[in-house]
Amino acid sequence: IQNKTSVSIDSCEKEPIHIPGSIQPHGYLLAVTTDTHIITHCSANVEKFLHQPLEQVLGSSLETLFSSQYHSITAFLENEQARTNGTLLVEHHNGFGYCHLSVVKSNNLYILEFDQCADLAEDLSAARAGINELLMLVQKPQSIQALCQAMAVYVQNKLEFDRVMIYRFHPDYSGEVIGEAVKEGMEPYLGLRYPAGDIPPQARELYLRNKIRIISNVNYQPVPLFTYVDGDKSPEQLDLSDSFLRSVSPIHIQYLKNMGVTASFSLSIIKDNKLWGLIACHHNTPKHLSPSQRQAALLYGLVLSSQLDVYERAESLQLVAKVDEALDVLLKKLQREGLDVNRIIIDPSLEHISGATGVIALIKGRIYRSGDTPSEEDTLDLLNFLHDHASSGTVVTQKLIDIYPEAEAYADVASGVIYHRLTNSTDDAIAWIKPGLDHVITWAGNPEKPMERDSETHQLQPRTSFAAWKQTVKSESTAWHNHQINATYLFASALQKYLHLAYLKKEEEKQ
Ligand code: BLA
Repeated sequence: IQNKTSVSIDSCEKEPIHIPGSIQPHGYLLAVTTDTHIITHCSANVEKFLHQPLEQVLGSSLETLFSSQYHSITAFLENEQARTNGTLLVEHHNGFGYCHLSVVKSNNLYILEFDQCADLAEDLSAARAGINELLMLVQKPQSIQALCQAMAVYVQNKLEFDRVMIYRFHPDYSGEVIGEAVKEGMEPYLGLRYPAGDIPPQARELYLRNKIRIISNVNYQPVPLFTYVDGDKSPEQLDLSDSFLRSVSPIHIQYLKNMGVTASFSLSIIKDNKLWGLIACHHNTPKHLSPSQRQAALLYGLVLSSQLDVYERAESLQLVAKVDEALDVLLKKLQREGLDVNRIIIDPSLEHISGATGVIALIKGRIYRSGDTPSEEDTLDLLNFLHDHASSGTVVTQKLIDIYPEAEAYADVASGVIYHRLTNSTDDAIAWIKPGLDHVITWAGNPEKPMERDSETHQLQPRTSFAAWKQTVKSESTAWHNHQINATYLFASALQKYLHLAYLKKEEEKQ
């Protein structure tokens, strides 16, 4: 029985890419029950590899098929360590010659994937031999950007793809090429942005689970899978989530063809259990990776992931130290000066705790301004607006005009804002501000139209044009770091305490 899964092109995210019912043709697939080793599924091309009709293969046992090698194959199946980390070389005595066998477990089945093997001398340890060189390389760069660039060059050197990109997801899952190595003469994609829909959610979910995938030739004919039907039980769709021969979404194949790519390979970069990005590789002609190359590639992905972690932690620690030092200075000063806001507001530490370029405050109805700020009148209007807007007492934004369009006139000094109300009255508040910047995002094709309708069939398909499409994002400040926001909160709380004491004192004096 042949599995056929039709694709509704109107809903990318609904395509069940883990059960395509077919595989790519650079190998063949058998699924066997874990206990009796009876063949429940096989790909149509077994005939080519095993020289046996598939009707005979389905329902028979591994032992019958592989007589003399059955024992080494079962030993491999049962050894979890071996099958998760390597492949087994299998000789087909009556058929095709040698194949590399990879095995994954799926419920009560083992999925056996036999990868056509050109090079018998393939040595898995060779994959690990370059590890010293790689570790040295990733320790040198000074920034994440430089690290990604060095990694792209390294991977291109090792795996010899025409194009290697480090593709980083933004929080909305659109993505950007932040490192790239391309063969001479090819157009660079560095810096280009791609909409989130180019890699839909179920694909990202799958790539978190299975870190590696190769599409050796976009012009391949999918090889259908057949299922052994025992009695009138309805056949199960074979879940190919962990398989490497899994046939690829036809929509994505069309996407690659539209891009002019013949082979595509990608590796997941995972950080904090999230898909951080991909090492994405293209080739202009068909290209396959051997098991040892795939092992090596997995290692590159792991090294990059862990090194990213090191960089981000180091950057974060530097910022934390700077913020904590400034906060310490401020709190001591507050202790010394009490509510002498005139002195506190001019202290540079007040800006340093959040990386702001200006601070505005209202204390007992008096306005204080330091650094780059709007005019006194605009400052008062802004603080009054924020007082009404801040239901929880705090506002944090990178783009003030989104909530307060009146701020457009001074967006170049105040677009990023952290505001804290200090008492219930409109008289007491403090806010840190920084300028909004205009920046241009260059999308590879119009992000509003990630799909197009075929003029003849009227089917939706991936966009055919990747021509640069510029979007200007206006007046957005750089991001506020969580630690900076916390520091402003701690300082505001201390200030609040002093204000409270001052009010109590005043009440006492009245009595
Ligand atoms: C998968 N899309 C992918 C993959 C990449 C991209 C890298 C992983 C598979 C691979 O390694 O090729 C996208 N490739 C890119 C991008 C660049 C690149 C952005 O080189 C930038 C340089 N795609 C669409 C639309 C749909 C879609 C409109 O554009 C849905 C209708 C779907 N993309 C789609 C699907 C997959 C995918 C379903 C999963 C393919 C699979 O694993 O079966």
